[in-house]
Amino acid sequence: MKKAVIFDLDGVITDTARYHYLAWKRLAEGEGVHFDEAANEHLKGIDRMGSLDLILASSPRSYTADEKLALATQKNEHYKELIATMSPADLLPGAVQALIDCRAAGLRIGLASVSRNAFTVLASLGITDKFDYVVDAATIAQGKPDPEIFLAAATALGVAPEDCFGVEDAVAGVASIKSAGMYAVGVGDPQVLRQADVVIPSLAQFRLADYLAA
Ligand code: G16
Ligand code: MG
Repeated sequence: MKKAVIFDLDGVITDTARYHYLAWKRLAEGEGVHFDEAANEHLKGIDRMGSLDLILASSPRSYTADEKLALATQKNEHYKELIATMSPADLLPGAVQALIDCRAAGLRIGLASVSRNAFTVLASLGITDKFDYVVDAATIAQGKPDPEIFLAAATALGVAPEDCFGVEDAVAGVASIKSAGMYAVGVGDPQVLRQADVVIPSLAQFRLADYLAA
């Protein structure tokens, strides 16, 4: 039986992906780089500097480390403006019920988001107290698809990786869960999340009993 569940935040519990997209799009276009929803798909679950590198790879010019830092800061300031109005109304369907079900089943509950804004977003959504442990992204050296963030959550929860399952919407995130040695519940399109053990369209279809004995 599984003893812990580790959730991703963006795209699973709330749709901040839209705000990341808008903020990256403004930055990319300012640098003369074409950026659309398809390009944004590749950034999901990728940390801030990693995302910036992917965008600037299509730029005709090169950038110094200082210039990159300034651009990342500029994007984050815009992103923070966009998320400032978030509230519990921004919780995705089924998210709170999934957390309630996991708690009722006696699972330890973790959050593994590479977003440095995760604590702010959780507070705005009013669900901080629903987690036993939230990984501080600033302490993670290797972002997704590296397993580090899911392993860090499991360690802090005191549960072996094989007794955990992860819930993710991004290809890089599912890869992170699988290389951590955990069962992966994908949220989204099964054609995209091919590495997941099971894929559901949203947390409204979260069926805990199916994952506990997996
Ligand atoms: C999320 C998003 C990514 C974003 C990353 C870093 O990852 O999916 O698109 O680049 O956070 O966010 P920030 O710039 O706020 O630190 P995750 O792991 O929550 O899916
Ligand atoms: Mg995500």
